[in-house]
Amino acid sequence: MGELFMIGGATPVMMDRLQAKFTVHKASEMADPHAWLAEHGASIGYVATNGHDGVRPEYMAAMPNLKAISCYGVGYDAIDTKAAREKGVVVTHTPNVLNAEVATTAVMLMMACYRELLRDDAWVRSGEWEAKGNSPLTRSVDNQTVGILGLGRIGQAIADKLAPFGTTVVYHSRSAKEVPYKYYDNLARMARDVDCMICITPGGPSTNKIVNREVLEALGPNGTLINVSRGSVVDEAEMISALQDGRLGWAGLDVFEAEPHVPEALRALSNVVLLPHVGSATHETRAAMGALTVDNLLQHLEDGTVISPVPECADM
Ligand code: A2R
Repeated sequence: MGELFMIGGATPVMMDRLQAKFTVHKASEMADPHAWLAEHGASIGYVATNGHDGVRPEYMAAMPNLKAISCYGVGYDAIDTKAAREKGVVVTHTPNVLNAEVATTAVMLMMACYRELLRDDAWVRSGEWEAKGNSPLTRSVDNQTVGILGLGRIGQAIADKLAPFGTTVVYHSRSAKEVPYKYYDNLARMARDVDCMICITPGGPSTNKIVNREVLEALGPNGTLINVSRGSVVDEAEMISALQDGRLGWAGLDVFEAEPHVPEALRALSNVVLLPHVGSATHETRAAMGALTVDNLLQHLEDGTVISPVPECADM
């Protein structure tokens, strides 16, 4: 049996599979997880966590014999992979299995903004339809130019899902890819040229607030911002101010700077659609993510290898 420290939750299916091979110690059931680790940390070989909770540096320091961290989610900016690597700890995540779902969430947010889904739903519920007649016209999702910030696995899935809408896809990332879409090496220039911008980069220092005031103003009063990446990628205060003044048209957001806190000023706006970080949150996709999270741990326990290491640990 291995010894596993679990941060955050796990589904019953995950727990059954893990408990067959590991003694699972749940942080959520400990009065003081740090004190527990100070006493028992040396026995822990494995950690299961998620992209939101990650692994606190003081937790990692308290587990000198840690071998692997398995992250439930593709984003792992809450885990210090450099510190893990230096300790010989391999970090895994769950890429690919959530591409289609997160892409659906991005397209759904774009459509909800363009077609004023929330306003029109409220129009029916409130009785305005009967009292005032038809609701105001909306904008067509067809034939738009959409800029994807971060054309990786999920970005490509978004481009594929937008194809039937006659979308012209363009993109920005640090390097050009071998794809049939126009590449912009400058984010503000891309924002100026598109109708809608969809953010799907990783979080972390290199993307912190790269969607800044200049980019938001380049997107402009007729522009729509969709964020399904990390709240840190967008300067939230600047975005709220631009949406309030009409310098930015609409925003569809699944992620926020200080989740689950969402500023009151943002919640009060009618030109936004807000989701509680549910990009991958369907039964089907979460089951696939859970299976891969567990598979990585079981395989490492069995033969010391993993299925889906983060790029920083790919050669370990
Ligand atoms: O920059 P490149 O050429 O490495 O392209 C990656 C891009 N990217 C960036 N673009 C602009 N500025 C940056 N500082 C920057 N850093 C990375 O983001 C690549 O095109 C894309 C990430 O793609 P993948 O690594 O395939 O990630 P995946 O699976 O699409 O997931 C993206 C993120 C996760 O990290 C979670 O935060 C979120 O979606 O759920």
